[in-house]
Amino acid sequence: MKDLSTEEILELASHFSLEGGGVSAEPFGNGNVNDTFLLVTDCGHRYTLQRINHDVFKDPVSLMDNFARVTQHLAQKYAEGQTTLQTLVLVPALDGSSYLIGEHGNYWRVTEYVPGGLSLEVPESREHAYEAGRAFGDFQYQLCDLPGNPLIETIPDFHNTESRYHAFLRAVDADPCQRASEAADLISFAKENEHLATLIRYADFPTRTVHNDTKLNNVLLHETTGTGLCVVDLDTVMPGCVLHDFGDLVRTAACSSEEDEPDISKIHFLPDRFSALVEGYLCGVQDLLDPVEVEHLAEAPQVITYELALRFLTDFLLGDTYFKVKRPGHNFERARAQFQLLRSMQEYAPQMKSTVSSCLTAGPA
Ligand code: GN1
Ligand code: MG
Repeated sequence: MKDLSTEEILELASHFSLEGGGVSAEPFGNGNVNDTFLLVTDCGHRYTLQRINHDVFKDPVSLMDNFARVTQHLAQKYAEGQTTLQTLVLVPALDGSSYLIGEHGNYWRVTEYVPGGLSLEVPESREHAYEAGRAFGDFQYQLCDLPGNPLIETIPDFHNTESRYHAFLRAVDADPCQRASEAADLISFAKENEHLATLIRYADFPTRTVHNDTKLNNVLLHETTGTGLCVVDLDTVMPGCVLHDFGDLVRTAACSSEEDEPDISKIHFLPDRFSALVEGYLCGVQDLLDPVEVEHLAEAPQVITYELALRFLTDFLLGDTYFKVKRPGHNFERARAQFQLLRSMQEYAPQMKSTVSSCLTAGPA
């Protein structure tokens, strides 16, 4: 998407019901898909302004309908005292709509900025991991009685690992950028682990409303107390499987480094963070889970780590068209880092299983 000047962004922002007029708009956060700006007005009010990537999200209108339903439901739960987690608050456009269509058919939205929140790339403590687990568990629990029809699938087959594997094989065969030889070791490792592509299939688990993008940096933790404050990045909230949420949180919060760490000797699984995540998640999710879901908690992180590695590798092979890249080879480094994390998780697999069992036996913290 074309880069916009600050003036153009502020002009767009002026079509929303803001307190004051926009004076600055700086790029914000670490999203790999949408463009996010921190918007400040002349009376000091802060907002988050986002351009929805409609190459990725093909139906932004339905996406925004999901967004409005989810945030209204969570706000009601908060008001009733059923959760301590805040939710994002949409700021309407001047015409009352939840979004604005700008030039080139881009969709924009504004939410209130959430003050006092930390967004971490790597966990700083066991307590942070516990709170992140509790927050995403609570998020799933609060949404189990979302009224009305199921949410629209904003990206169909999003966590269909098997179809991600087939897309990867097609990319290897096509090799449009002649990058497959450079990635030969990663391609072999991906093929050796093909069994992970079918370990968790949607059809074998209850369909629930889940987040689907539970990276650690998508939950804000209170900057002084460290407690869960607000779950953010709601574009992929849709029907799915709880295990992908739990797995993706472990992928990012029980790892020693960021997901694109170029030095693989620094990447390893952190078992103490994992046990904190299990404890926190089981506390937040209360009695929601069926036995079949609980039985797969220990394996889910491997599956999702594998899936992300496949997605990064596929994007590398296809010429970096999906994820934003900051440097040449960025997707290659991401894929290599995820495969390294997967190797480390595989060494800890028996311990992960016993951690889940002992957390279940110990009961609520
Ligand atoms: C993307 O944009 P961001 O960082 O919130 C991606 C996730 C990946 C993540 C990896 C819609 O999320 O699935 O896990 O990058 N979102 C989409 O960093 O594809
Ligand atoms: Mg996201």
